[in-house]
Amino acid sequence: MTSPYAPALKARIENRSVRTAVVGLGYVGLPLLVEFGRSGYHAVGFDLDPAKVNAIMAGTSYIPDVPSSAIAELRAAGRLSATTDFTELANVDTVNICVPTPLRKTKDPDMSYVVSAVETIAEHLRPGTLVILESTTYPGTTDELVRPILERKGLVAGRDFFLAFSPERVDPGNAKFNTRNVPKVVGGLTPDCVELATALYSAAIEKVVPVSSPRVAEMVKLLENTFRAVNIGLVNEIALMCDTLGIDVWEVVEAAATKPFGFMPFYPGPGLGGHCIPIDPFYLSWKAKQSGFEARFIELAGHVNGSMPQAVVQKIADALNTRRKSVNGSKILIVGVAYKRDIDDMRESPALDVMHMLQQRGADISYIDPYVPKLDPAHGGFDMASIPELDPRTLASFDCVAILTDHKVFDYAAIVEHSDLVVDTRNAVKRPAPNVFRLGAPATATTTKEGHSAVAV
Ligand code: SAJ
Repeated sequence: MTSPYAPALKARIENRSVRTAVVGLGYVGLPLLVEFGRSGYHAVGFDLDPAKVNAIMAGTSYIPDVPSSAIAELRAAGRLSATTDFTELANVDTVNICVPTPLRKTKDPDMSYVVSAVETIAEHLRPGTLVILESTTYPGTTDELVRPILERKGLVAGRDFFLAFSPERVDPGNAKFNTRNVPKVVGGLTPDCVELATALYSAAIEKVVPVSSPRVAEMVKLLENTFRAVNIGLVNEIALMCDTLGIDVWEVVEAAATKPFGFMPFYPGPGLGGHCIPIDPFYLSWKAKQSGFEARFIELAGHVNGSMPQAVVQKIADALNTRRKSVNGSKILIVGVAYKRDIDDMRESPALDVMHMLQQRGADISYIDPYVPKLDPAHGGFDMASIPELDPRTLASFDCVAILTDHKVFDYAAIVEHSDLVVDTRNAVKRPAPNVFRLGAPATATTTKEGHSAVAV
């Protein structure tokens, strides 16, 4: 080890006497804080939001994947605390930064949360401290943005303190994969940095994957999520193609998925929602553009995925047309508005885009989503509440019912039975019916179970 501070910090990590800090206690930070506490470290959470800090200090969780019992237990053992007092950073040995990295309206990275957190850490940074950035960001952030801020007072990264990047791989609601059992990639500025970060995580996470630098680790995360965005864009384009070719894309994907190697199924949908997939690739294309490189796949996938809400509106218009109805003046029920099934998250949900487009065309829209009892006017511009239930009379009162998020809780057979028209953007209605129009499947014919075509009335 070349830094004079490394051996002592390594020893304290290994004997669990370090005080670990996590800045940003959201769906990434809180689970990490709990895993550090469970590993025997003293875990101190930092957040600007007093409500989060008070909840943790009271032994209660606000993140579905983190049981309150886990927090209460660690609180009782004196191994977990939280504070809004960032001067306490002067008393910790390691700091993990888990703050948001959204996009601005111009699709440029918004690094304000990272800069603010790092500037605060820099104020209290002591020699011998390990700092790890976890927020998803463009390659070069740790070295070009974080490091200079931390070195402002004269401390030198790699010698006086340690600096690494490790991408978060938290998948909210995933019952199988959690913070402890998902391999953790980590890239350090120097061999000491990566060795110390590896030692810290190894106590809390089953598998740690060291890579040669922070920018490799930053790029790993962006490849993972760009891979998804581009492949979702591809299957959405295939769906639009199938629509015009009279082929059922859902049948195509299902059959392609029987290939045991070299293929991974993705499914068409009404667009790209969430706080990761629509955002992360544009961190990469922004950085590439700074070096004069045009990331064409990312831009094209963004265009195709961004066009899906319009394709859904057109599908609804075509369905109404079979009843000699226009969108204008029609009563349309949106079934499911969250950005993906069985969660309550509305961030970047394409359902909001579909609803805006329908409303602009004069439709009278309602929605039902048991996970989203009320829409937040500040996010998405709708001041609406979910209708309470899907009884036959309610369904029959709509000119068209559009399934945008296929929550498992819905009774799709009943929806088909009692609705005049159904537009299905998620293949939720497994058995096609004459009144069902599906994204990426022939609008004028449905395949009966014998495989013959039947013309939709
Ligand atoms: N979507 C499709 N078709 C698909 C898959 C997704 O239209 O085949 C849509 C979803 O409906 C949603 C959006 O894309 O609107 C994003 O869906 P997602 O399944 O990628 O879920 P996210 O946004 O929760 O992504 C997270 C990511 N996790 C992290 O960044 C740590 C991602 O890397 C995970 O692969 C993903 O969860 C997952 O697999 O669940």
